[in-house]
Amino acid sequence: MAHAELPVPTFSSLEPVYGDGSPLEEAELRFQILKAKFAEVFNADPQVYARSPGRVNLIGEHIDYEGYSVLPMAIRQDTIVAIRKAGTEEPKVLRIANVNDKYTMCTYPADPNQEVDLKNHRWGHYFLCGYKGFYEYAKSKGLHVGEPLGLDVIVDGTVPTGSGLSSSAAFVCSSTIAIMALFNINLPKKEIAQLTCVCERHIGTQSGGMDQAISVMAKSGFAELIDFNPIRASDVQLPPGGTFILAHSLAESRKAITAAKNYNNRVVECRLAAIVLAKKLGKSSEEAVTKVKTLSDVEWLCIEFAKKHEFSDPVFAVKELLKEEPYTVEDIEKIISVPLTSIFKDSPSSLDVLKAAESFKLFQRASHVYSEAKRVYSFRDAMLSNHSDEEKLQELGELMNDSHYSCSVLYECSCPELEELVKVCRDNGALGARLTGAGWGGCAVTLVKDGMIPQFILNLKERFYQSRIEKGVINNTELGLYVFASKPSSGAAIFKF
Ligand code: NG1
Ligand code: MG
Repeated sequence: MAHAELPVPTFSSLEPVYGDGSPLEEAELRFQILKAKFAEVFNADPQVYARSPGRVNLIGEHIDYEGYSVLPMAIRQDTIVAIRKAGTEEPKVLRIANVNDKYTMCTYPADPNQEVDLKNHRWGHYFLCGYKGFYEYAKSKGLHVGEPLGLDVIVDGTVPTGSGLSSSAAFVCSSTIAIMALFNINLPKKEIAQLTCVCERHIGTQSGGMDQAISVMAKSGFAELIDFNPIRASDVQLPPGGTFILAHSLAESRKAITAAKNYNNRVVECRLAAIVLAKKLGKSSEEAVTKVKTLSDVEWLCIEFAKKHEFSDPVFAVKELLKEEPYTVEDIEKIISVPLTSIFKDSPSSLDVLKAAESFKLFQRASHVYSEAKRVYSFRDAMLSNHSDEEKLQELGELMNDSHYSCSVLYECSCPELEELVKVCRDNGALGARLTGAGWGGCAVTLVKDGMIPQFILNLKERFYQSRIEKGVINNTELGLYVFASKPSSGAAIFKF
């Protein structure tokens, strides 16, 4: 607990962060490469490095933005940002380069008020999110950070992109923290988690905050139960004898580009479900539309309703009060007597959703959110119980399977490749398997008994990846990047050498 109150730690050697038994030489080499690249591109040394990891969400999918707790852990793969204040010559620019030449240098004016050009997606936009968010934060707190400066930046990311492992949050968090460190501003972790969540919204997704919270607050050896409003992280120890394996479906999830039809669509559907429930449970239209933002806002009303019928589960209210058939705009407007465009008038990305959608599956989305929120606590309770480790692992696996079913059938955020992969995992002895992260592609996380790991990975290779290697989707030699065991890693850190 106390740990999470600390500012992001500053280190002058790698040891404290990578002291998790994994080879330190690897990390050292990355810093050397970054430094060499910095010299090559900018003819100078970086002043600061910041690191922030990706994450795997073990359970609690698509509920963070509804205000519900989630249970992720940080992975070892991360983004490191090396940065320095550039010269004062005009025009002042942000120059963002990458150790991987596949990502060509992005330049932007050194202007915190510029908009992120969402129509033309570029990899450097994630740095810009951190940059804008930092200045907004400084302004809101009255911090003196002076006139905007030009910045030179080199990025090294090892989190596979579009994989549901939050390469985006690793990039946004390391960028924001690097800028903060450059200006000698250090904040408590909770505050950085909150700030970086707001930063990432500049990319156009109505992000919930899980990814940034775990990336900043993670501790080596623990998964974290993350609560929101206010953000809080509690350590959760995983039972011995089982390991989480990550396996990529090889379908890329491009959430920032397709947000209006998937991620933001679900955020809007949840809001509409909450408003309709509020209205049906006795709130005035005015109150429902102005006060109710998330399904957690109407949970108590749902529970009270359920109790009148001798139940206690909010899903009961969803079943009674919402219809299974999709709602059209007219259906909803008839119930709440307010035009939908007026509800979302201040949110351009929500208006994009209204334009792109034909109808809204309120029953399914609300059922998923309430049941998934409950599974997070069952998962935590299973770990804290006095059952044998063997039983605990079984229970966790079952909850993961239930979560996947709900994501796939009720929330519809899976895809054929993920369905196939999850099935192959289960058919080959996994205790549980589910999609992780936003979905629509990306990775599955699967819980496997330690003794089975080598055979399990071999089987996955043969039964899922081999045909894709033959088709040239991936290379045989790259397989380790797509299937790997993951131990809980540490959170963000600053390095000044
Ligand atoms: P990924 O998998 O990184 O796209 C997204 C959201 C999370 C959360 C999950 C679904 C962002 C930055 N992250 O994660 O907040 O809602 O989906 O559980 O938008
Ligand atoms: Mg992301």
